[in-house]
Amino acid sequence: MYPPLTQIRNLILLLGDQLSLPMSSLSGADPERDVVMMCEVMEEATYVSHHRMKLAFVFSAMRHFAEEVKLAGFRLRYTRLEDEENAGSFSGEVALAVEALKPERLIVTEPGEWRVLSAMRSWSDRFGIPVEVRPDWRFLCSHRDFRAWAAKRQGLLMEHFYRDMRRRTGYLMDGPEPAGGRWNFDAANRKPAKPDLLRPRHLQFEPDAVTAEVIAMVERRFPDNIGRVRPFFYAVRREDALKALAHFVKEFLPRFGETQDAMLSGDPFLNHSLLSMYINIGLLDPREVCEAAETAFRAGRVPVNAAEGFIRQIIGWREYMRGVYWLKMPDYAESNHFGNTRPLPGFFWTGETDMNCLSTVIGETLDHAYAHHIQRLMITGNFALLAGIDPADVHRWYLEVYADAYEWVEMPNVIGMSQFADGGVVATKPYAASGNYINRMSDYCSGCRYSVTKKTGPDSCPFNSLYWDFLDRNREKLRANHRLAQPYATWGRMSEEQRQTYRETAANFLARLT
Ligand code: FAD
Ligand code: DLZ
Ligand code: SF4
Repeated sequence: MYPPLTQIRNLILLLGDQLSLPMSSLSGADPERDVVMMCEVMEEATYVSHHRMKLAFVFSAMRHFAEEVKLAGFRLRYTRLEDEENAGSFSGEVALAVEALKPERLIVTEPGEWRVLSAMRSWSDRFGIPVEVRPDWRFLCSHRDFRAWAAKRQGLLMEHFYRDMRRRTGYLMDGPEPAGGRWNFDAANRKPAKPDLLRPRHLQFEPDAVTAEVIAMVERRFPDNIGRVRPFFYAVRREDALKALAHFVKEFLPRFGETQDAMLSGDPFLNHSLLSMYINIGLLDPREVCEAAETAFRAGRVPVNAAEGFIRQIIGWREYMRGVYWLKMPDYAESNHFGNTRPLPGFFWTGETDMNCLSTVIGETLDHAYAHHIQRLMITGNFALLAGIDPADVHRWYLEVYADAYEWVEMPNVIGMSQFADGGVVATKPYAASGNYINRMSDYCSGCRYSVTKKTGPDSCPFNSLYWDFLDRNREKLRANHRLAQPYATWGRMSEEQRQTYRETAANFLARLT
């Protein structure tokens, strides 16, 4: 199967979220002299207790991609999770491959997690061969460029980074000017959504035999992990992910902007793309996704606010989050600006709570390993922030439950944007909101046992008292933030009796929570 041992030049390791043929590790690979390896390993499957649909998605996509690697002419060493000889970890699998194949060198594209990079740094000494870790050129901004951008600034404002990226990529640019005359059309993107029976449906893909086998394996090997694994309808091959992209651009992108912040019961996907899991795992390239949106805009099929809003998420937020992660790790993982210690309540794993917004979003998360941005930020994230949950717990939960979750993107979104645990590196103020915001942007409150208009007392929406309690509790850390001047002024105008009622309502709720 392999050429004589002495002839193997490079052993090329492809990780489970590196499922692209144009990967930097494969650049210059010689099918005659190099061997590619991929491995399903328990260490990756258990370093957090992943949602079962995420596991099925990753393993099925890996197995499908393995076929593409072979079709491209490469010799592939693929270890399945249940293979008897499976060493259980990347390091163990590389050790076995090095011993069996005696390559001159190991090549890998840099991983998306600090944990894995740390392990790789020991490999050269351990295996006695050079280990070449190449940059991941799927990203549009290199580590060096991000560091250079950050070094020039006091604060790392995403909007400034994003404008640089627009200029650099040329996306939605008319010469030196932004298309439509503005950099950011968010003001047009804050509408609530109404039930719409005519809204098109997102493409669903029938599991093939490979996916069916993986689903059965996940059910067998991970019976206690959370989440449903059926019905499984995500794309697991590039060919299908491309169909999902085309379908999104045609059917949903035109209205992406206007409902971007909306939440609606029974409609978990609205006009969102559901593409993050495909982009992050390597089935789609972020450039081709942006180019598809730009082409539709130039052809007059998509308004500028939608195209801009969508492209900003990818060349702005996505690249920015990755930049922050690598700039700030490893200390970033320990960030806990408010010193929060409360454990995450059990209902995060079951959805069983009488708060309708949380039970809806967590329930949809358990069903699909998906929630859209505002659900993640303003429902589950907002609740954890207001309730003073330990940010490390919150981070672990997000890493477990979403099919698109890898630390490089999940951690800055959770620790930074959502929990403000980094003290304001990512966000200029905490994304904290009372029930009023949730009521404005969703239809959740009409089906809730709590009253969103009641401010205090046992039937009041818990977000209302928790919001004021959060501001009060963290006054020392937040009062200098000028973006919070207005709520602190409102708090200051309340009578001491009213403030005390808020505190007591919050304390009663939190006591029941633990
Ligand atoms: P759309 O709404 O269709 O957006 C288009 C694309 O923009 C997404 O596919 C994604 O690639 C990109 N994008 C949008 N917002 C962000 C963002 N804030 N950071 C990075 N990329 C973004 N995204 C992940 O990919 N993995 C995560 O683990 C993750 N964890 C998150 C945790 C929290 C607390 C929050 C607030 C956000 C998180 N996000 C994460 C960002 C965002 O919520 C998801 O990218 C988005 O919901 C994915 O759904 P979609 O593909 O339908 O996105
Ligand atoms: C997420 C994941 C899982 C569940 N399993 C594997 C695996 O068995 N083999 C693999 O190569 N990758 C897996 N992954 C993705 C890795 O966790 C990911 O590549 C690293 O965290 C680096 O981002
Ligand atoms: Fe959520 Fe409060 Fe609305 Fe209930 S009333 S759905 S708890 S915001």
